[in-house]
Parts: sequence; structure tokens; C-alpha cells
Amino acid sequence: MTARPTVVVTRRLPGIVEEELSRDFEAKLSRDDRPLGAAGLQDALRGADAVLCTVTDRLTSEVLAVEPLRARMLANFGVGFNHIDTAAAKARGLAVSNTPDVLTEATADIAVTLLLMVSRRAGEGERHVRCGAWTGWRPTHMLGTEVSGKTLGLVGMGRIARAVARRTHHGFGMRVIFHDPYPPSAAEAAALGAEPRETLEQVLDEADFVSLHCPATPETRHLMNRERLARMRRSAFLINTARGDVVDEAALVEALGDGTIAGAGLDVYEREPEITPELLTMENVVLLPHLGSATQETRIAMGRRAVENLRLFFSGAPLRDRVV
Ligand code: 8YV
Repeated sequence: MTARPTVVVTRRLPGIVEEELSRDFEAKLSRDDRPLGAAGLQDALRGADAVLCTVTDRLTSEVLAVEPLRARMLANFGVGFNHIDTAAAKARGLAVSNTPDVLTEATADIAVTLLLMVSRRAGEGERHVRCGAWTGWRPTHMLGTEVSGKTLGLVGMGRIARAVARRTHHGFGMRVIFHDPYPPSAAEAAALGAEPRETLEQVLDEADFVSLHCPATPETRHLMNRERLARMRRSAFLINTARGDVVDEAALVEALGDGTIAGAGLDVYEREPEITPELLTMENVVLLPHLGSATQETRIAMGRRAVENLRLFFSGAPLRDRVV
């Protein structure tokens, strides 16, 4: 590297990552930790060589149409990049990287957390205790649904789904089925104890829990619509740690309200951080604030991975995690 490239960092990062970044780059760090918004992102694209962005930055084709464009790279902090118009980025000659692998285990843990919480009514129970309503133990109090031995249906069988399969099959003795248009090899699936299904509908028919692990693309938008939610068992639970866009949130509210499905565990939403108000009133829903990768270890690893991609880019080497 010759001159230190300027990198705008859109949100605060773990201190150690900000320090590492500042060593090799002219890092413009976020002081107030607020999303930059369209105008702020355009300033960054005009004034820096790269932008280290997150899911809270909507890098649309309009934003990326900025002139003059100085930036040459978007280093996304996160594996999902549906907030970046990658076609527009490519057309403008911007390289884009993401941070896969390092958040797989943490995100799988959150999927399992939601699965357990919603089936065992843990959120509801917590609220019950905290508001002083608990009158003591009784045999019929707050009975939930058994997890061990049940069938888990995975929608998408990438890294995070596989980590969920490992936990639930080997940990809880669950039967794991999955649908993925690009499935793992039969040997890989067998090692995870997971059985493929030809169609998503077959998974929905059979599963006691449906966990979403597909990327958000135009094809997967509202994949879980009213019809597919109705296809699930009435006793089944939906878990979403993927992206809010994959579920029609209005249809989900209906399905939860009229007993089409038993409950849902959500970490992501269609219009984050806005949440459909009815969800906030429902006891059969667990709501987390997009915590999938939120551990100290993982967020540091994600930051380091983004910095690694930046270093590679500015030294002219191939990116480790090139999206575009
Ligand atoms: C991140 C995520 O926290 O990596 C992803 O795709 O959803 C989360 O783990 C978020 O994207 C940060 O940008």
C-alpha cells in the first residue's frame, strides 16, 4: 500500500476493530452511531475511497448514482447484502465484499434460542414473572411444546442452516429435513443427519418447526406468504433469522392471530427497526432486535474480516469475500 486510502465507517465498530482499521487506513469513524441516510452515504461515496457499511445503509441505485464517485469499494459488515444494489455497484465499478463464515455459529445459536423460547413460552413466562403475575407452580401452568424428537424444516441449507442442523439433530435428536435449490451433497447432508425434500411445500407439510435460512433476493421476497403459511401445520412454529423480506409480515400477523400456525420466533423484520404493531401484543411470538451475530467475539471477527477485505483490495490482491 502507498497512500493511506480513506474509509468511511458508517456505524461504530468494536474498539479493537476501529483501532486496526485506523492503523492502515485514513478511517473516518462514526461518532454518533446513527445511520448516515441517503445524503450521508452519497457524501461518503464522493469523499472516500471505500465505505465500510452495514445492514442499516440502503445503498440503492439512486444512492450509488452519485457524482463524482470517488469510492471504489463497499466492504459490508455482515454476510447478507440485500441492502446493496449489487448490479448498480457493479455498473459503477465498485467492488463489494461481505463477511461470511465468522457469524455462522452465533447466528445458528440465535435460531435455536428462538426455537426454544417460542416453543417453551420463555418470553411469555419471563413477562409473567416480571409483572408479578406468577402465583406458583402448578401441573398445568404454561405448558409448551416439546422440542426433542420433533421435525425441523430448514428453508435453505447454507452455512447457517447446516450449523442449526448440527445443533438440533445431534443435540435435540430432531429429525431435520430441508429444501434448497442448490443442496449439499448426499454425503454432507447425511453427516448432518438432514434429509432433502424436493419442494418447499413438502418441508412445510412435514415440519413442526420451519426455520428460514435463504438469502433475501427478488425471488425469495415474501416466500412465506399467506398460502405457504397456511400450508404449515397448525401446531408448527416459524423461525426467521434470515431477512424480514422473506416473510409477508402482514400475512404472518394474520396466521398468528387466527391460529393458522402456533407461533413465531423472529430476529428480523420487513421494515426494521419498525415492527408491525400487532406483533408486539401477541404472546405466541418471540421478538429479538436482529441479534443473530451479536456476540463480542463474532462482531470483532466480522470487523476484522471486513478490514482484511479492504487491505486486500487496496493492495491489489483478490478479495477473500468478493460479492461483486
Ligand atoms: C449483521 C446479519 O449484524 O450478517 C448479516 O447478514 O444480518 C447480521 O449478522 C448485520 O447484517 C450487520 O450489517
